[in-house]
Amino acid sequence: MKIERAEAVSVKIPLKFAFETSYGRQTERETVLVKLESEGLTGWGEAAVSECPDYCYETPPVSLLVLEKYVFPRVVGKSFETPEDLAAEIGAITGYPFSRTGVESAFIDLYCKSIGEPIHRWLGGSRTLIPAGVSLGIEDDQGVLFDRIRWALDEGYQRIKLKVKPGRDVGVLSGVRESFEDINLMVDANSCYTISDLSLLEAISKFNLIMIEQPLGPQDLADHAELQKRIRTHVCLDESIRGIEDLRAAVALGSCRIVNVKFGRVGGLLAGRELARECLRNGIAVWTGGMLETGIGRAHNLALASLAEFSLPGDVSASDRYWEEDIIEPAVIMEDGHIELSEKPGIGYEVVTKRIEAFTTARTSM
Ligand code: OSB
Ligand code: MG
Repeated sequence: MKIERAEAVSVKIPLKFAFETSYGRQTERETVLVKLESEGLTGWGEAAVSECPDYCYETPPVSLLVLEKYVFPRVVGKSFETPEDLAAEIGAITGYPFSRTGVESAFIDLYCKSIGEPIHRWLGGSRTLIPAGVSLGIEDDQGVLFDRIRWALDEGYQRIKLKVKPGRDVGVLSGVRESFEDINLMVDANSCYTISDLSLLEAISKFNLIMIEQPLGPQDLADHAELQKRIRTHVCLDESIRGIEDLRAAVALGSCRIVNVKFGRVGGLLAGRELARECLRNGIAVWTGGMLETGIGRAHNLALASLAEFSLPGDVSASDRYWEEDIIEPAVIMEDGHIELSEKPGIGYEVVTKRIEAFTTARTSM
């Protein structure tokens, strides 16, 4: 397929609920959407970058620049037979995995539309009902947090992930466990502790958690290994694992037992699938994380979560967890703790371009 035109737009969309992690609190989501055109078809992808260089170093203006200067020139006007061919071409770019993912996933949508197949089938997915979990932000007001937890339980989410940070950890967890004794609970620290917080982390690990996600810094593989030796709770890595090499180092050191696979963080759906397989070969369990994506990124994420390798419920939630109105139709819905995959070609949802227009703050095209 020859890529005739590429466009990237930066969108800023109000979140339904403020979302606070140890990096900060956000009330809007600023992300980058990528559109590719070929033979009368349109493919959509998302570069679900961070608003600030915290979780990752790619931000919307950085991503638009990288796409305009380095990624689009490698693909526009060129023909690629398969997504693997395109991934090989843009894989030559060092870094910027989220930006590359925007283009790779848009091409996968385009390609799957051209062969009339949903992405999850093309990727080799085996399940069509995706177990859904939810990630809840830090709240200073315990009442607000408890309301959110009750909402998530009423909705039927299969496990709840709570964000933690120093001062909002042990106290919060003991309150939560008093009121919600046996719910499936885990925490995500987003790198906010160091190994000198070992006794605090030991205290956190006493709340019967499914896992502790990314307690220490992204580069702290050795300290994560030290921590994993000291606590029974599984350590899960997110920020630390940028690809297979990081995984091998983590396995060699014993840094974790679980990996949160985010396809944007590793440079695409193909790389995400490869990482998941490598994890299983090494006895590491995997699940799909989220990046507060719009429905476009979420649809791709759901396709990845359809692979048999993903054995634990991920951070894949319904549209109404994030938005008053998603930019896709129909909205992603969850029933009985599962999201049902669409069987339509490509991402399986209609993209509502007039909603995107209303949220667009910057754009580039080639
Ligand atoms: O660490 O998993 C994370 C969102 C943005 C950046 C990092 C993370 C998250 C989430 C949200 O936890 C998960 C979701 O999309 O629901
Ligand atoms: Mg995380």
